[in-house]
Amino acid sequence: MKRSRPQLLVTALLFSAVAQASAQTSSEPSIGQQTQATPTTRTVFIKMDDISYGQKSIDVKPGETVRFVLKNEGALMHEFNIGKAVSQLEHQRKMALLFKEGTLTPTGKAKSVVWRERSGLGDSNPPGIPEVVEAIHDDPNAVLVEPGTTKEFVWTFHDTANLNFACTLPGHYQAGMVGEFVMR
Ligand SMILES: [Cu+2]
Repeated sequence: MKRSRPQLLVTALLFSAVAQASAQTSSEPSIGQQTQATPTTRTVFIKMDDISYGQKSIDVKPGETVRFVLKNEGALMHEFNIGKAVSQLEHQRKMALLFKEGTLTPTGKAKSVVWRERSGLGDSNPPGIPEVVEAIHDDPNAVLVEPGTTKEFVWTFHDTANLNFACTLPGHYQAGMVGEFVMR
């Protein structure tokens, strides 16, 4: 889809500031952190489809590091967002803004957008695009997975109750694209 937009429209959406502020208030301990896998890291495979995850709950141990291998077999883009419901619904509002602007489409990122993600995996931007819309999806606790692609996301859990994995693309959470981590 080719879009015509004003030149050099720079939209810096600093999701991470919002996510961290909501995840690390004094009354709420840190939910964990993104990290690197080691040879002994447990791997959990998660199939993403339109519109669901392959499982509704995942058992994890407090302090455990898990490598999630996220395979999107659907036709729509999906997200794997680790967090509490309140911050995920907040994140969903930011996502809706990206859709409204057209920097994000139901099937992926708009071609005219220079995307930056923390993981840096699988997002090479074509050079020489005259218009630059910069959108930052720099959440330490989330990764976008485009249709037909697989991404890895490694996370160290803290001892945190009521932690979900969810897709915050508009309507997906409400359609049931959410599951829970069970601390055992
Ligand atoms: Cu989704």
